[in-house]
Amino acid sequence: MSAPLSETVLRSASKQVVIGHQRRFCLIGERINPTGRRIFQEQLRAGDLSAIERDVKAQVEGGADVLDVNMGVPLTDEPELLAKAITMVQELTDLPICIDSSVVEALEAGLSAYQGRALVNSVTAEDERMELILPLVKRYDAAVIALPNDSEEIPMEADRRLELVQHIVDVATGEYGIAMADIVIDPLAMPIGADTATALTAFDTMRRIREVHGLNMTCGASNVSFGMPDRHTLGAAFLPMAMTAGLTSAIMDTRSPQIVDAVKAADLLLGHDEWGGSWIAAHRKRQAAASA
Ligand code: THG
Repeated sequence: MSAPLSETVLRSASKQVVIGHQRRFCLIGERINPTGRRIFQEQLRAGDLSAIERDVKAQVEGGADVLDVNMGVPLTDEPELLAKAITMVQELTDLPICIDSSVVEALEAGLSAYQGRALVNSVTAEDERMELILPLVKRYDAAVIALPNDSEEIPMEADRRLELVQHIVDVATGEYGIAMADIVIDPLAMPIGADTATALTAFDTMRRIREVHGLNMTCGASNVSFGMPDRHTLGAAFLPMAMTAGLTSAIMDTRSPQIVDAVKAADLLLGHDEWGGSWIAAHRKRQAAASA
């Protein structure tokens, strides 16, 4: 028998988003992130957060349901910067936020600046990390993205990833009282250009996590096409395949209509868009914009 399928509830001050296996795919906008963006990093280091406004607008217009906010800039006070950015993003949009940092103090500062039910990104299967991050998740009544890697490795086999997911579930539910619904697994999508078996491993991991645990899942969709030409086509193929395997959301660049439309088509084909209401509404919206 399969496990019951989880529904993860996220909220901003005024809006609720539910991630689930029988629902439309949840698009988490990735761009409010200075990684690899030298000018944005310099601005943030100088205390200029104005570029965030443009990124929020672009992700929202592209169809994001949730916004990932990452302020990982070397040589800054990341907790202070992340709290400021989260306060600012909440003023610009009513979408729920995914608080993205590897620094525990930054996650806490972000959570305390946030009004609603956040998605904490992320914790690993390492006991020391879970000990620091899971109490915060519980205290702030948040949900959490968990990655099945430990201090030694990012495992390349689905079997090992499943073992680590089991460990995360045991610790999060057993020791910290976190609900299954509030655990979102990142099954680890790696660059296809580095290893052409890696997407198959990710799909296998996804199917098994859905079957055994019924958990929601998300992943960094851009990772898959990293270093390859024609990235949007790869993203537009990867996500519908991953959705069939059980992926219920992705951290992705919603500025790409090619990728977003592929996800919307997959929602319809998987029976997650009743009567094709969203598909048709999106078409009408484009028609109206074109004739305006
Ligand atoms: N899993 C989880 N969280 C994540 C990731 C993941 N958060 C961060 C990241 N991966 C997803 N977010 C981004 C944000 C921006 C970019 C990529 C992923 C980006 N990349 C440029 C590119 O792809 O060309 C440049 C990056 C670089 O030069 O390093 O803009 O996997 N849970």
